[in-house]
Amino acid sequence: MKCRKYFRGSGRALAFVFVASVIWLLFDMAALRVSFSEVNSHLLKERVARERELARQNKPPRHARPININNSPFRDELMHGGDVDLETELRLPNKVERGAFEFGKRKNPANRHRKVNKDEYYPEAGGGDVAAETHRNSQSSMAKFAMSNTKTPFGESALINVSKSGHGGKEHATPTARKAQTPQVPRGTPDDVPRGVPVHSPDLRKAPPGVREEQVQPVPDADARRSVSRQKGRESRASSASQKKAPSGARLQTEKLLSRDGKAEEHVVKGDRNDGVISVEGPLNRSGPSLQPTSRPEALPEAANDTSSVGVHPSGVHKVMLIDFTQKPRDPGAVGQFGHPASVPKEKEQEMRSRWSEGHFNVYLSDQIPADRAIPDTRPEACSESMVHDDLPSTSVIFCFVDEVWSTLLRSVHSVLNRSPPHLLKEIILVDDFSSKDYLKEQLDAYMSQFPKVRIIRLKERQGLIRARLAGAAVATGEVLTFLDSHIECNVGWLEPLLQRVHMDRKKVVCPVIEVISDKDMSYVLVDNFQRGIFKWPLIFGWNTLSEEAIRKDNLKDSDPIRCPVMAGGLFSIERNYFYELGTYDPGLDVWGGENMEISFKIWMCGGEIEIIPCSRVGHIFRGENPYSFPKDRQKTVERNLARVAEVWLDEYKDLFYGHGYYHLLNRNLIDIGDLTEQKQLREKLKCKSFQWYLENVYPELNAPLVRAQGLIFNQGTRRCLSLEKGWLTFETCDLTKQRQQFNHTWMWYIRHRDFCMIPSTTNDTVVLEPCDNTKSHLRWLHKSLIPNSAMLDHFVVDLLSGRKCLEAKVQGDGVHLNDCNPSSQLQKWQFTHYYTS
Ligand code: UD2
Ligand code: MN
Repeated sequence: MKCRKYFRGSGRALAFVFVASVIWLLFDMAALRVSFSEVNSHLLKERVARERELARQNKPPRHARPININNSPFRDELMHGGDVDLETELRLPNKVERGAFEFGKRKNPANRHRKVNKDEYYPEAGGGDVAAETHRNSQSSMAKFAMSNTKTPFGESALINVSKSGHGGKEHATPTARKAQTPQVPRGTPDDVPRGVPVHSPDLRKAPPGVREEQVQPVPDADARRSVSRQKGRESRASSASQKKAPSGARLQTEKLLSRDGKAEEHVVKGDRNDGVISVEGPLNRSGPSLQPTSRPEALPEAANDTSSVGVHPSGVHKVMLIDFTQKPRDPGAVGQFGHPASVPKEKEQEMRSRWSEGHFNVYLSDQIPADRAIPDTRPEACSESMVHDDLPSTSVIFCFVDEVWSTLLRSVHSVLNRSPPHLLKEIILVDDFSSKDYLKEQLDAYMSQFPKVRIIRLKERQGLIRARLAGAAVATGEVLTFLDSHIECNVGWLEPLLQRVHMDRKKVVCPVIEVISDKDMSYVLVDNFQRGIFKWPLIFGWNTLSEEAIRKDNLKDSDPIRCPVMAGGLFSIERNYFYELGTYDPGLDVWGGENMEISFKIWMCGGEIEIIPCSRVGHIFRGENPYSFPKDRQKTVERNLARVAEVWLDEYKDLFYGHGYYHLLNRNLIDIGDLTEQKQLREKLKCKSFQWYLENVYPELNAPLVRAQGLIFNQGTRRCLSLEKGWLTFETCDLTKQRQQFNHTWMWYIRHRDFCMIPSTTNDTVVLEPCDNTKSHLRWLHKSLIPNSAMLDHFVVDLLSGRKCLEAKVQGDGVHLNDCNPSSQLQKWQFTHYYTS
């Protein structure tokens, strides 16, 4: 028995020794593996740090943004006095570029717009005419683009950089509302291309001083967290909607977040009620003063423990991921690397010139630049600390293109593939709007077949970007649609801040900051802070920097979302179902132009919001000219689109549109703007608010007087005021309280009393009153107009078939008649009480 016990004891010891040595062996092996991977990741981090440091050394220049020459700034000679100073306020392209918009020959009636039948264009959705090709190659994957051994939870190798200080973003750190400079509008010619400058500045090749330590961002286990926090997301979205009117203000909340080593760390989390992006101030030091917010001191948490409120989630958030995959290590010496300006060697200048028209930018240089070049992280500094939810919706990215340059198309696609969190990028849909270039056919198919997420849709007839986008949207499966132009480069961290806002409120339609990729040297140029999209009459899109006062009033930081009266048009994310709820775009809009106005008015007036998200940045090549042909006259296409928008959305304010040089669009014998019944019904159905509401609540800064002038009309010769008594025009002692003395000078240059307009008789020189009709050009009384000349500014001049006449008071003061114009006649001089056009 004793012996057995002893034996049992020693057996146990032996077994223990055996097990211990096996464990020891396992540990040893693991340690060996870890040290290998440490070496690898160390090398990787060093390389990344080196790359970033190189980029940092050469911060991109900051630029006022060039105008988006979206809409035709056509000016009729009649337009004079009181019209906005378009050159300075809107920073329009110079006159040479404007020439492209100038009023040309009248439309050939045979060329008029054909009525659009949706099914004819979208047979996939309702017919059978769109050939959709889907490339799904399971062999290829993002892994091909992996340059590191860092594993993402998505099973793909990814390089994830977190840099606390955004490169080049320092300039953004102070919320200066720098006055916009005179626009540097690309002129669309190769002549301004800098020449003789080395492609890379020599210092780029030097070893970077003081390489910064790079950190690896903990990537959340998306799938695991998704299901847990999905419900929370919904709750918070609901609460977002109910709190929309709440004053904007940061909130303070302590929150446990996983630190890099997996330990829970307490952070001070700041979030806005309206601010989907949460920024983390850093580990919380309970004993220190760090409980005080470092900025926005007035925004202390009125509901610090209310975890259901927008922007504060006790769990399920992570820092915006800075993903930047590359296929192979980047060559710091490559042309245009880091978004640096490139130049054309002397012997290549001719080639550069001859290729310019392929894209109306420096196509030669573009072809030299790597498809996955690095660009500087231009986000405001706070963005690298922004927190977003783990359960963001996925997106389909839609690129429409027609005859896009190969290298820019590829860089656009790669920038999305390489810089988007894979789990959020459902697919990339390339909509080929009937391009004519051969390389955009099989060659493109073959290239894109490497990427299972890329699908190509080919339209069998040129549809224009509006209907091409609709074709892309019709096949998209992501929860959010993200539209992009086909000559862009998405910057690091571009996607999550956009999706975060949509996630917080599905009626938010969000745009990245559109930065400039120079058409001449292909450099990446950051734009000023606090810019928003606006328009001036006649619906001309432009950029405008928020006033210091507005920034102060809302206590805006440079990383805060900016409410935007109109979007530029090309780059935005919208929840897919919401896009359809809004009735998408008006499919009757042709080819190019005006659709940004249409969707912007629709969004705002029908319950949504448009924002620019400074933490999301995308570069875009602004071109001086469209590099593709217009099936019909370009200018007429844009004008017609705008007239559709004006008719559906502007209510009584459409007079301002027509009255700023678009009078001719009122003549429906000359222009057929198509049927608007559906669009008007949609507006009714959606119970959209009035344009006046939009002006008062979204864009109060816009000068939008409904008439040119108003009040009494004083005649200098009689020293009395015009009056309408019992249907007769006569004169009375001026009296502001008398309704019968109240007149308007309308945007159509009509003299109006209530609904009646003064009409010169065609048979004799009398003047009668008739119901107003905006389409009658012979009713126009020019007043305060340089036409016919400055000596007759106070006259009412009318051009009749019989010749030019002026309105004159009868000498007896008992009525008016027409007479030959006489600049010195006091009886022909008139003054309104109020003029709204200076
Ligand atoms: C701006 C917008 C653009 C669009 C346009 C019209 C930005 C950065 N860009 O002018 O997206 O809203 O205003 O209002 O805000 N395309 C087609 N079919 C066509 C014409 C164009 O697919 O018939 C494609 C084109 O290849 C490009 C995109 O549509 O990818 C936009 O055209 P653009 O780049 O010529 O427009 P852009 O940037 O001058
Ligand atoms: Mn574009």
